[in-house]
Amino acid sequence: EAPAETETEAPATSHEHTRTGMSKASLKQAYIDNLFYIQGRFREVATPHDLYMAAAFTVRDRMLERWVKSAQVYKSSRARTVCYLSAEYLLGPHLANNLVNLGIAEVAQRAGEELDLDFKAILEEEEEPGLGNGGLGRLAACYMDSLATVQIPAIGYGIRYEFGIFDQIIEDGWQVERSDTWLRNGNPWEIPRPKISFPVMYGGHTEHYRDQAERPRVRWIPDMVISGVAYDTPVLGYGVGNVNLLRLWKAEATESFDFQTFNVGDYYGAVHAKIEAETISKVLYPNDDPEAGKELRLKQQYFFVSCSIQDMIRLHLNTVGPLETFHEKFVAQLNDTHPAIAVAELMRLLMDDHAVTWDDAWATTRATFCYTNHTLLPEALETWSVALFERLLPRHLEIIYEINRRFLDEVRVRYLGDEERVARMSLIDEAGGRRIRMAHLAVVGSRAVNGVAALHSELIKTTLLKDFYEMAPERFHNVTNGVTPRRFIVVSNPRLAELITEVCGHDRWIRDLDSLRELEAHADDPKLQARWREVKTAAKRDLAVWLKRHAGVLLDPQTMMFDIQAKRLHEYKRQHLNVLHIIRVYQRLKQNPNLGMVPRAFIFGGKAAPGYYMAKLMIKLINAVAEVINNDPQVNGYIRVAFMPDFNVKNGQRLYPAADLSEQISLAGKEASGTGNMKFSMNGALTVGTLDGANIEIREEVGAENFFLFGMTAEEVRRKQDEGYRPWDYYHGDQELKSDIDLIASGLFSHGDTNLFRPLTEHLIHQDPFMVLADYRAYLECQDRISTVYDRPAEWDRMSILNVARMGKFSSDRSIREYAERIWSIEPQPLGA
Ligand code: AZC
Repeated sequence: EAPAETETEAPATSHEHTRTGMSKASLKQAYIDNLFYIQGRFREVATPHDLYMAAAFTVRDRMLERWVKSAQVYKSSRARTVCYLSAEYLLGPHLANNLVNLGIAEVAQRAGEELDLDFKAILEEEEEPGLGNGGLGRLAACYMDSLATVQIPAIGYGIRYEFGIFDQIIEDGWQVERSDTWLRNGNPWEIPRPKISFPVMYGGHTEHYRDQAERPRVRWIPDMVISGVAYDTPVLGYGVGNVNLLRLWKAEATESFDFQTFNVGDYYGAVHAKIEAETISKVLYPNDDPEAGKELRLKQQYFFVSCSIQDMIRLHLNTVGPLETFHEKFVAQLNDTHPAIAVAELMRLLMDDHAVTWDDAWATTRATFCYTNHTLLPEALETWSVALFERLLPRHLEIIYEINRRFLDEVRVRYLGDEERVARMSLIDEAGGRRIRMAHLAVVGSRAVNGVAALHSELIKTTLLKDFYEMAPERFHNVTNGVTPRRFIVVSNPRLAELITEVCGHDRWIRDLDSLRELEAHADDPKLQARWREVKTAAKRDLAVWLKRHAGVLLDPQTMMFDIQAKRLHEYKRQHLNVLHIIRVYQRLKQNPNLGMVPRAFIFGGKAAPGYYMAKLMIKLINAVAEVINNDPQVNGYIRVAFMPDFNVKNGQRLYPAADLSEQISLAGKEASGTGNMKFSMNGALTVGTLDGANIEIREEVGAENFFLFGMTAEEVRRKQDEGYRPWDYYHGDQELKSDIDLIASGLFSHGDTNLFRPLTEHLIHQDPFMVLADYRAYLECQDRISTVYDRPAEWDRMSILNVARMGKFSSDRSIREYAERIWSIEPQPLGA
């Protein structure tokens, strides 16, 4: 083990030392070595990318030693292991995070300075792996960080998409998508494992036969076989020696398949097979896409699930032994229904490949899986047509039918004569074209089900999965989401981290976020408040510089409140409610230019699914309103609007530290949890929010007096919907609301074009499915209160300090501990740093 020595000027001597030493001298030596031996460059001709790669390899070397050791310990102790199955991992840049988790961020920076390197520029050079859409994918990444930090043996399984979430550029106010080519310059963080590869089959038919022992067996004769190859990325915990594994699968043509075609002289056919195979891990599907449900997506899901389960079985047979104990070695968490086919796949592998009986296979399967639900939105609930399944996964369809037959028998026995209930609970939706309900498969095949915030978990029990809850209430849980304070405070807001450490007198808070409570005692200290404000203003200045460059908007960090809404564009998240408020302020200012209001910068960021027309129109609207306001000298001293292009993890890290106000304004009952809400609040933003998702718990923690609440409750929303919601009445009943909507319709923001935004305004007036109009008045009143408080800095700063001080609950370390104790029954395996 390399000593975590304190800085020494002694030159790095031995080979081992340069590879693993943590001193400034070793880091410098290692950096130069890597630049030379891996990049083949000397300083004078190195490109910025070469400089980054050398840094990445220098850091990676220091993780590998810990990685190998973790693997050895986990193997010899036969540690119980969590497998997190997720179609998405929104990882964000690795370099800065790994420096922090290794505990060498400062010494590396000094080493860099002595080598005359621009440390910031090197960090900026990294292209982030955007292998996720939004909250669900980022949650998986936070959980990987926390699993390692709380020292739980874990493997994250997923897909190594060649193209992640598209890059967003804004042209003429519209979103334009560009393909994300994150692998273009190579990925220094992954290690390809060509020897770890599994066949994945599609199509064909099944054959039922009797084996030598006369047992009934099934053989699947596919018409396509591809292979999945492992690409491994080490995930190091903060301040510990534990390194877990993120194993992402890349699809390739199987060699034998390839050659077979080649041998009969069909060269082009062989090449075609190769292309078809590789298509499977080519591109991440943007969610919220109304046209989702594509065949390729089901192929992707099955692809990574099959590789992962085969890998788990291989690991188990290599280390522990008999398959009867598989569920003692592994617990597998299904991140939403995307990997739910795993239930049928484990059954298939156990029965068809390993001759396990149905009853034993089922007992093992149900003891292995747990399922996390992330949404109640009906359009986001996955179903697949039976016809598609029959074509692509015929054996799995048989298994699902059998699971369903046995399950529905249980339901019938339990609820005599209640055939309606049977139909509701069936894995097959028989209404209008038969479809497989993946959520039902996930529930029936799991031993635990959880939602991602208290309200959401309640709603699961009372609405989406009510029948299942009634049948087995003990299997339903809540685990409120969390985010990692390493990335979202230490890496993205170093000034704040430093100030907190100074005030608390320790940096233990980084892995014990509850200890931020120690800040409470200082919340009224004017000296701390002044420094708190300085830190915020400095972050706002950084963001302003960036937005000037990349959005062409000039914001004043000194005088303006930074009011930020950053998240995927979606009607339920109600970015248009925010816009209506901006238009109201604009109109007020036009009527009375001497209003003397608190200056505000309204900042947005977020991508819209390429096929989601209304969300794209909302982006256009924001930019159109920005154009008018930012160019109107009557108002632009008071308000400005900016749309940050290409909101991703890297750009998010610029936003969270700079926010005074965090917009969390979804219609109550629709946002399962939200995690951006936590990131903002951890960085000292105050929240304006509805009683939705984790907002409720954030408010509980920070105190109602430190949270700006508005709007209907989920219960009120439900009642209003039952009564028959009529947005038209709100439109006509509120002069200001009407005039704000009419202003959009008038063409003021569209160079006189009265058609452009009509789909949006008409939809609001006539349908308004997310009740923007019903919450409009309450939102405006709340925003006025916010301006009043912002005008009293001591009060605002106090609230801001208390928000940070009370965010301990929202560390993903807490979430992971809850999963470990209540759902996974798994113990930490501590390894020293
Ligand atoms: C999101 C939820 O919308 C969000 O409220 C939650 O915080 C997050 O998951 C993590 O639990 N859901 C998704 O991102 N869903 C998909 C399919 O991407």
